[in-house]
Amino acid sequence: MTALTLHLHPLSSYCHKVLIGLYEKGIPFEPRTVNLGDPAERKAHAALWPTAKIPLLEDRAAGRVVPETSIMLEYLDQRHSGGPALFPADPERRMQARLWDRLFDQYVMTPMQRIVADRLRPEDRRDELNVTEARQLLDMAYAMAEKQLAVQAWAAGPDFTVADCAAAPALFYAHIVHPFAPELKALPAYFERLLQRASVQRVLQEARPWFRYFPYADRMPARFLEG
Ligand SMILES: N[C@@H](CCC(=O)N[C@@H](CS)C(=O)NCC(=O)O)C(=O)O
Repeated sequence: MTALTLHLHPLSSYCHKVLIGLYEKGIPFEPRTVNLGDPAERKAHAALWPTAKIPLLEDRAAGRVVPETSIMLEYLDQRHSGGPALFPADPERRMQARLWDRLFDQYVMTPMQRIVADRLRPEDRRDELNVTEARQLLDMAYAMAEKQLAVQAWAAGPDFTVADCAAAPALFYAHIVHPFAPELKALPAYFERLLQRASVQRVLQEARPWFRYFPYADRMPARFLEG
C-alpha cells in the first residue's frame, strides 16, 4: 500500500488534472472514490478539508492533507524527480507555468463548470445570462490560448508542465460544451497533442465508463466513448 491517497471522482475534471501529473511522474498512489452527493460521505470529506472539493491528496507518511490541485502538483513535483518537471527550475519558466495553470483553471475550467452546472439545474431555474457570459469567457480564453500555442508546443513553453495538466481536462470538457471555432488552428492542434500523451489517454480511458453521466454526454464525440 502506498502512503499517498487521492480522494477523487473518476468523472471530475480537476481530479483528471492531478491524475495526469501523477501518471506523468509515475508516482504510486491509491485512488479513493468520493461521492459528494451522499451527505455522510460529504461530511467525512469536509472533515479532511473544509472546502470539501475533489480531488484531495492525503500523504499519510507525512501526516498531512494537501488541498488545491495546483498545490498538490507542486507538492508531488517537489518530492518526486521522475517524469517532467511540472514546475520548471528556471524562475521565468516556472512563473509562466504557474500563470498558464491559473489561466486554464480560471478562464476555461471555471466557465466550463458554470455551463455544466446550469444544465444540472431544473429547467425553470436555468440562467441564460450566466451561460452566455461563460461562453464569452471561453471564447476569450480560446483566443488567448490560440496566440500562445501558435509559437510553442506546450502551454507554458517548450516542455510539458503543470499548465498542461490543467489544460487537458479543462479543454476536454470545454470543447464539448463550447466547441472550438473553425478559425482556431493552434489550439485544436495543441489539444490533439495533449490527447497523444500517455497520461491523458490513461485518464480518459479510466473515465470512459463514467462519461454517460456527464450532463453533456449527448455531445461527446464518439472517439471518446469507443475503444
Ligand atoms: N480550486 C479547486 C477546485 C476543485 C473543484 O472545483 N472540484 C470540483 C470537481 S471538478 C468539486 O469538488 N465539485 C463539487 C462541489 O463543489 O461540491 C482545486 O483546484 O482543487
